Amino acid sequence: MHLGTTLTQFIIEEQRHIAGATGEFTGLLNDVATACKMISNGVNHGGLLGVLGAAGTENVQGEDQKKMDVISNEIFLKRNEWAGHLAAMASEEMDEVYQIPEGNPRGKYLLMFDPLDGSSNIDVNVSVGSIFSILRCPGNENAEVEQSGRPTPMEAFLQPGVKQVCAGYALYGPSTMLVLTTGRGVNGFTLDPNVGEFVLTHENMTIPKDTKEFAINMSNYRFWEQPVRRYVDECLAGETGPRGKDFNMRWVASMVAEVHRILTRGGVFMYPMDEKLREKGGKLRLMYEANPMAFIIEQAGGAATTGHERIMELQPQAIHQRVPVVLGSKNEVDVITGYHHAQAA
Ligand code: AHM
Ligand code: MG
Repeated sequence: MHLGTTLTQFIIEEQRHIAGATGEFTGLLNDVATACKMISNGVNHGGLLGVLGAAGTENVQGEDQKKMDVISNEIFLKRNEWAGHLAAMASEEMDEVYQIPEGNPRGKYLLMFDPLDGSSNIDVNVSVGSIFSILRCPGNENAEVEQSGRPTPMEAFLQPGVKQVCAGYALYGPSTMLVLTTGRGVNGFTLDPNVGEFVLTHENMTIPKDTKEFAINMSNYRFWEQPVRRYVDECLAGETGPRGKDFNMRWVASMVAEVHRILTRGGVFMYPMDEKLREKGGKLRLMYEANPMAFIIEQAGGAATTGHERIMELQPQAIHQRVPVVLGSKNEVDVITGYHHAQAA
């Protein structure tokens, strides 16, 4: 594919390689991309549109919602509920499964999303993003347009990450980018704001196997488990320590920005289990944060585990389930996973 290819053109080409895909998949991704462009517009205007600050509400997970969290969620819902591509949606910002409104056609895909990830960064004008994951709806696989009025149960979403048809993120940074995989590598598109199109700029993104850069919220050090402390201690020990090299550290507190950096120049990202998070199961959400990012990272030649298991093989128990996350350059993730196994042995 040549640089200069638009996202729409790219998706049409991709669809030809997806078994059983009809024009629905192209239509769905176009709607997701439009939602991301609209969120990008809101994020870029920031204070001018009065969309910064708290909404004064909490989401299902008891977290304070920003105005832009609520607006971005609405945008995702409205852009994706009308066309007949979806059987249902699920979002970080909604307790229950979102059913396609009555009277609208239904389709064979399920869409899960975190409409504005890293939103604690929005008021300070630091990069944020949207993350999405697409599954087939069991039972609806072959229905071009499912017309029945029955609601889609939550269980339909509880498929391991290896079942994802597509995963992607939009990064609202100095430029807006959309990065996605359909299981045939990872490609990155940059929004040309003058034309209003995402254009292929990062073809076949791959992650170097080795790295000297790690990302973790160090303020949680005292709550971590021993294998994570061991790993970070060894990184900090640098050239004269057991790893024999100096490491650099980054923490943006926006998972999309961290994953994008890793796709661009390698590195590892960790939000591991810690004592404060034990009851919740971790910090990041499996279905619309860890799984889509794991799919992208693996497709780019990296690895993604909980420290113990491959993320994409976990059998989800709930749509808002949380998991520990270790992802990035393959050899480095293997070291960290090895330390977890050594401790468990
Ligand atoms: P959010 O979905 O509520 O924005 O939380 C997820 C974000 C990730 O993007 C980021 O890696 C992490 O939370 C940062 O957490 P912390 O503030 O504990 O460093
Ligand atoms: Mg999030």
